[in-house]
Amino acid sequence: MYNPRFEKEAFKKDVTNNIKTLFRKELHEANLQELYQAVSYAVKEAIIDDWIETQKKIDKEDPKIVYYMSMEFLMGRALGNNLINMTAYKEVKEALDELGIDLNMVEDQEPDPALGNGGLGRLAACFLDSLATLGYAAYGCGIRYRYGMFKQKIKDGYQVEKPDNWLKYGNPFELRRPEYAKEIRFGGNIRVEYDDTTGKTLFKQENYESVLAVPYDYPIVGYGNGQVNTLRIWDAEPIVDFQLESFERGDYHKAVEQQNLAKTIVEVLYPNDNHYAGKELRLKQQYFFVSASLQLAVDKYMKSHDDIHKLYEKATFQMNDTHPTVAVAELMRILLDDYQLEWNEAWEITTKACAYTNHTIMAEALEKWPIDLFSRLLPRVYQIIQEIDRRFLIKVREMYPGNEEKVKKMAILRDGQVKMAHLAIVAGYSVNGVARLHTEILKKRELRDFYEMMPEKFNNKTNGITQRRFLMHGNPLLADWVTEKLGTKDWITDLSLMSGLKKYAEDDVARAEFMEIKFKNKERLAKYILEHNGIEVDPRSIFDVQVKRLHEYKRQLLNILHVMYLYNQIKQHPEKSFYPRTFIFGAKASAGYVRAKEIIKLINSVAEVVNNDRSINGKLKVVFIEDYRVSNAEMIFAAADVSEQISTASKEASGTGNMKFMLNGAPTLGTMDGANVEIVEEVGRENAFIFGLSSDEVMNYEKHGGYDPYEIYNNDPDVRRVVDQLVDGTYADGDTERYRDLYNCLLKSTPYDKADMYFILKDFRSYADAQEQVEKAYRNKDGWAKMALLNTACCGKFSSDRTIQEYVDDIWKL
Ligand code: Z15
Repeated sequence: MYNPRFEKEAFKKDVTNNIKTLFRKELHEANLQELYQAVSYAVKEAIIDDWIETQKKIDKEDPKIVYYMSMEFLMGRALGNNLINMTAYKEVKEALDELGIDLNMVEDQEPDPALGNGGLGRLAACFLDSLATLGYAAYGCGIRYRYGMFKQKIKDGYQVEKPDNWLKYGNPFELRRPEYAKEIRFGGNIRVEYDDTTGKTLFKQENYESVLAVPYDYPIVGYGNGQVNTLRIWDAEPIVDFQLESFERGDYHKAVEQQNLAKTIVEVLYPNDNHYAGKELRLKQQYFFVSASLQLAVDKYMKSHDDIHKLYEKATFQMNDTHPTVAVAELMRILLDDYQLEWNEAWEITTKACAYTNHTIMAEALEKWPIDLFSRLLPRVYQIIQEIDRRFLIKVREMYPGNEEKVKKMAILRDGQVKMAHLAIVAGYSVNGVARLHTEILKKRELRDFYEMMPEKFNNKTNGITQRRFLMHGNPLLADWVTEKLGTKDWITDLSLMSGLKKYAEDDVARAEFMEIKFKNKERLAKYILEHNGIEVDPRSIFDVQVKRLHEYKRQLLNILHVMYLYNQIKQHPEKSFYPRTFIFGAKASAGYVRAKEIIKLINSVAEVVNNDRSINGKLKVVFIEDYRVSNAEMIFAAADVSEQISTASKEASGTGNMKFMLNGAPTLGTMDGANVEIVEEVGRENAFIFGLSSDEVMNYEKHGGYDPYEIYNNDPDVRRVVDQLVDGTYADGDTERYRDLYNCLLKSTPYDKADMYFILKDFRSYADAQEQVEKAYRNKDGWAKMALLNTACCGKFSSDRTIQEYVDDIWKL
């Protein structure tokens, strides 16, 4: 892709000029942040031309558009990624070099746009990248949170949350689009009016509060194809006219309220991953961006079409989890109230336009809104849901006469709650899980009644990741090596070509090169760890990495208990040979998740003890990387030897970190959970380290009982020792109470939770055995290199390009 704007001299001039117009400075006076701004504006200029062209093309060709509706887009930094996708990274790097500017340092100035928590939000970002790269017309629809995912500090071993003021210096890539602003209404009451002239019943919302939704557009650059799609995220502003009117009426209170609503609604991302908190403000956020996005999508359609009945031929709305599920009722409202359609007409359009992705079976993540809250906030939408439910239950009773059990289990409105997943399934034309195992569990267990009633809706779409960010940008050394070995760059848009690397597993020279690259990446990470943690780690040690959100089901506790066990072993048998290991953790705990925070503290306490024990000769190091986020993740994946994917089987819907490690040549140490199952299928069981209960075994124990952690505690002295060390003060300066809760949760049942409900003690021994296999395998240099290389070679399936193509073919039919 030739672009004259990236010619060195032209680009240098642009940057110099931008420094002048933005900051009234000469280039040499500019600081790094100013350089970041100037470079980004120069890149934006190049993007804008393609952006305009793409829009024109879409207007002309009138394709079906996918609207990817998501509360989260965990985009990560834009500058480097945009340069890569514009195929201008190397050119620009050289141009800046000539100006004495280091592109990497400039990139480091960009705050991570972190409008997401973890897997779900990052998946949305990878999907946008793939949609643009494959040339499909797509919008991401979301919220422009003023504060994204909090910044994590570790103070005295504890997590401390700091606000993420990511817009402090402004965002060079965004465009405010006030011309597309929409009014969003909350609360009040519905007055029913009969219109004599048309004979229609009108539903008028009165006494409501409202805000103005104002969109900001972000360019999503496809790789090397000139396609630039849009991520459209909504900001909230007070409605000024109304405010004045209120002041005149002396309704000062109301005006202030609306100011406050606008300010609070987009203020901050809820920092929960896989957890439903039931907060009213969260529902406001959901309705806010969903309503604005739908109104605009319908407007856009009607601008160039005259028949609203065929909306679904040109627009499809993918709901990323249940968070945007209010969309189905809101679309019904628009069609019924604004377009005056009959129920059946509106229903046909809605059920042909909306589709739902399920991302979890964790009970605590299911959204069930209290009816009183929901109906107060969204009175008209609630009426519509009542009617959807009423009609649906008639169908259920038709299909299962006399079976009131079914009605109870499947109703949308039940027990004083609005069950959002049920609404999504009833109104969606597609329901998909995110890995084969996950989809099977949905069909056989969690959503079984729905599957039996409407099997045609259910399908699987195994997740994927973008190789542009997680190999090209994160691991340029390996990316260049892959290109050289394959003799083509085509893997950048066709990851299945990676299988062409398999033959190099048998090639001594290639293996050595591969491991040399891994070593360099480990040195890069070691330098980062030294700078950020003050801990010296040896790049020749095994880098064993677990980075992901902190959650009990992900079992960071199992990992750290095993580290405690290894430490005991080394102390007990100092003469035994032990291959040096560095255990690297990175994880944010949701701010209110007490037990998760205890686990972070425990990891840091173990690190403190182990790292400072000179008697073990540096055989064991533990590092907790502060503020794990997309930008440092890229570096961490590139440097990993071992990928820890140790969730309790059946709990991790898919996982996507597992795929990023695999792409970068780190074998999986994991359970047969989520997409691990498919990873093992691709790479071969001999090239992974699998342990633990199967998902069927876990689900059987959950259903029928029969697991007693005390039995293991009493019979396995190694387990007993580490569990006791939680309460003997070893890792708490003599304090026996600090980790009492962790101890209790492993051994004691409560009225709410079973003892060791995530089967940590049950899986401990088989995990320790698998870890021993890892050490043994690593000692065999050739064997390890082969295994690592094969992981990279077999990762083709896990590109989000493949995932998106499947969504297009099976669901969206673009
Ligand atoms: C989240 O990050 C995921 C699921 C959720 O329901 C929520 Cl609320 C947040 C994750 C899954 O835990 C993970 O297994 C999956 O890979 C990811 O979504 C993307 O599908």
